[in-house]
Amino acid sequence: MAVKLTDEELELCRKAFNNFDKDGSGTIDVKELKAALGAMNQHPSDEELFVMVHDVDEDNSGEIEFSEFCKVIIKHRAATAKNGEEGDTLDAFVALGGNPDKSGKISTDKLRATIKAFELTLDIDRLIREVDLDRSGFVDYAEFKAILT
Ligand SMILES: [Ca+2]
Ligand SMILES: [Ca+2]
Repeated sequence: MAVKLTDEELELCRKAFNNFDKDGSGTIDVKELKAALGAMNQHPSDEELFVMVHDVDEDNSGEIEFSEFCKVIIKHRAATAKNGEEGDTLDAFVALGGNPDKSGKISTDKLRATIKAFELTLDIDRLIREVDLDRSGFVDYAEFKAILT
């Protein structure tokens, strides 16, 4: 993937990277990732952390190099522009009747109406069918997130 970064973006990446790379080794390992996410009040499990690193780690070094890190930032930015961040996902979930702690369920009817109101380019009917396997007419947070990402 060819990623073009402006000087500004490059600086942003560098700053963020240095935040993660506590020992200044030039790479981010799982421990550093965990600590950095923890500082942002995010506490993924070890398994999730592994998946995150693995997703990013193109050369399979087991650590995230700067170039790999930049790609994530850019990818994340693109995803944010399209779907909103995790916080926005949660806000939307809550707005649709879920709970802020990610418990509860929201009605797929409401969801469908909202997606259509925002004119998002999603085949929402198909997505709901895929996610709401038991046809309960409700989706929980994990399912909701799956729809949006
Ligand atoms: Ca490091
Ligand atoms: Ca790597």
